[in-house]
Amino acid sequence: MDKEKYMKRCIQLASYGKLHAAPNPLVGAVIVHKGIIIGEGFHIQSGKAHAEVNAINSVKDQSLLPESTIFVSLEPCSHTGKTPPCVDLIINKKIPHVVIGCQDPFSKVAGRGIAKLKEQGIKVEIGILENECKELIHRFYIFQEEKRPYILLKWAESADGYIDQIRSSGTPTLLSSPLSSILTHKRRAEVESILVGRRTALLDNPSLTTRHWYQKDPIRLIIDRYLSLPNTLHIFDGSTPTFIFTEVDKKSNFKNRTYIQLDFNADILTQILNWMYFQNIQSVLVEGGAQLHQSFIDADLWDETHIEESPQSILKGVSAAQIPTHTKYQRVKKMGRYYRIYKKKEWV
Ligand code: AOF
Ligand code: ZN
Repeated sequence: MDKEKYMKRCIQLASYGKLHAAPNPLVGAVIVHKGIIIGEGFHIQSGKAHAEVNAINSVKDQSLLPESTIFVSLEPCSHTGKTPPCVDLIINKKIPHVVIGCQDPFSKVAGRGIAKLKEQGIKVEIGILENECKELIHRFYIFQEEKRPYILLKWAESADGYIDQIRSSGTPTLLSSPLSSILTHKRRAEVESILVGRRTALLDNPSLTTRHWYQKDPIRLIIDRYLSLPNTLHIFDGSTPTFIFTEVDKKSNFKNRTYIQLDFNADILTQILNWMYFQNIQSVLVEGGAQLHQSFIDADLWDETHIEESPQSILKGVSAAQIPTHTKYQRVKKMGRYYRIYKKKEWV
């Protein structure tokens, strides 16, 4: 049996859950009977059926299950969460052979699913395309293992390596193009939250929505130490839950707006990431500004960086006095107009 072929199909199926599965992992499952795929499924949305359930339900002739193998990219769950344990369904359906991509890092499962299947005399094989299966759920992995959300940094950079607009000249240089905005909105639709600093919220006045791609807006996270941002900004339109990190102890009277009090004399990144962990927010896209990006890089708190490189040079015609000192930092190897850097990870 070509196990890798079926596991590849599981991975492909799993990826279809990209927009709605979080904070659950992406999982795909395939049921094979005498070399023929008779059932397929993936985890579509958090709170809904798991991949194995969808795959088993898709099998037309259920009497074939006791002679079949189920392939699943992640260890079948053994706990009752929002849905019942998948191992119980596999046992009840008398499926004699389970092939698993990787173990579930979630502490309530973490090997218990595998153990329960084995106890029932089911043949269990683990680690088929293991690295690919871990890669598939890298956001979930980081969240479970490091107890913090998966962090994506995103900025647009001028041809000469600046990421801020030179506003003192009166006409800011626009670094994004209409096409790259669509791509940015796609990236936003794939995360659960977007974080910006006060200066970016004020000067760029972003909406932080996905309107050019798909209407599934992430929650907005804004750092505004003294609550000095005006109510007229797009981020305060009330269209999506918005959390403001501040040192002020204040209750909000606005729809979809919540103030979160932090100690600004201590490390606020850690406080923000801890808060996100306890809110079960699994990913965050940091959209600036330069100081916020720099602090994530300095703390080595990032997993992925998206860089949009503009053909525009920002310094053309700008005097040295107009250049903000904090805007240039860590140059990265150029790979094209829009590129993505993953932090290299060793899976253990
Ligand atoms: C599986 N198959 O397709 C997924 C699994 O709250 P629940 O019931 O949805 O459980 C969520 C947990 O189950 C999640 O944290 C992860 O450990 C596992 N996800 N397991 O067997 C699936 N999505
Ligand atoms: Zn499950």
